[in-house]
Amino acid sequence: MKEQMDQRILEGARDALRSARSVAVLTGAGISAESGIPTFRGAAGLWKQFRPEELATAEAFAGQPELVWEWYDWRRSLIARAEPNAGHYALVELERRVSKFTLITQNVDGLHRRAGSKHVLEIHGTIWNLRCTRCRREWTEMRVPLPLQRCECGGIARPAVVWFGETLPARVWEEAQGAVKSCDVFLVVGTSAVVYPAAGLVPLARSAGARIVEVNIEPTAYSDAVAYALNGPAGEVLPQIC
Ligand code: BJW
Ligand code: ZN
Repeated sequence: MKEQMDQRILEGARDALRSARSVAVLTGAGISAESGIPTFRGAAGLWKQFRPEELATAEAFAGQPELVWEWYDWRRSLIARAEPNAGHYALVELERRVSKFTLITQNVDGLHRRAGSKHVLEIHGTIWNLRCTRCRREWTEMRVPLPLQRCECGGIARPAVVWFGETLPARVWEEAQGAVKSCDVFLVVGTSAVVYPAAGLVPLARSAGARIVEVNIEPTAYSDAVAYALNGPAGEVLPQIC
């Protein structure tokens, strides 16, 4: 019975994507989990004894730059060794078939671009860029491992990502909202949808009349409110619906 229902939801989601002219996608850490990159929340989110909320802030970096840097350096090393998975590649395929496609990602790992996705909005920045905390100069730095860096002005470099309490890059965020307001189908993949303002894109899509498809291994606060909630790993579910 449950399998029959799952099959119906799968087919419904597939049909919705097939007939859509405009698709917006929001991805979170869950889509990279099958590439071996830990998610933020749940048991896998712990690094040493710290939660992401204790490390991903400007205050934490100002107080303990070496500690926060070590966390990012560890993640950069994991990401450098990781490969995009079937979920990332399914979204590349979907982009080829849909006339208007926007991939909004909260992830800083760059795996969507490495897989071949073209129209990607990295709303939380990228772990491969550093920014000077003094003069704000930004540059790309791919070396791993990498000790704490200084800018040529002498300022300490931080990862060019968006921490708690910081605003998202304005143009990128505006474009993301525009894409969500005008899409027929909004596909939400591998995010707990608890971090704002990204989580607010789900109610925004709903109020704009989009059909929402969610792919996650766990129910989220939005699962009951979406048109199709697909329960399973992104690397298995996305190739079946995209
Ligand atoms: C699978 C799977 C598989 C596993 N297949 N699925 C409004 C209301 C309440 C609070 C706020 C609000 N507005 C602002 C706030 C404060 C704050 C916030 O949201 N706090 C919440 C915790 C309550 N937001 C901010 O501060 C934001 N800035 C802002 O709003 O600016 C305006 C402002 C400025 C000043 C003052 C006030 C307002 C900025 C948020 C920045 C978030 N940054 C981070 C770090 C980025 C850099 C880095 O990577 O280190 O972004 S935190 C972290 O969480 C990271 C992620 O992108 C983000 C979201 O996490 P995500 O991707 O959802 O991961 P998980 O782990 O939570 O979930 C994984 C999911 O995958 C789970 O559901 C699994 O089940 C699933 N899964 N395997 C499919 N194989
Ligand atoms: Zn500088």
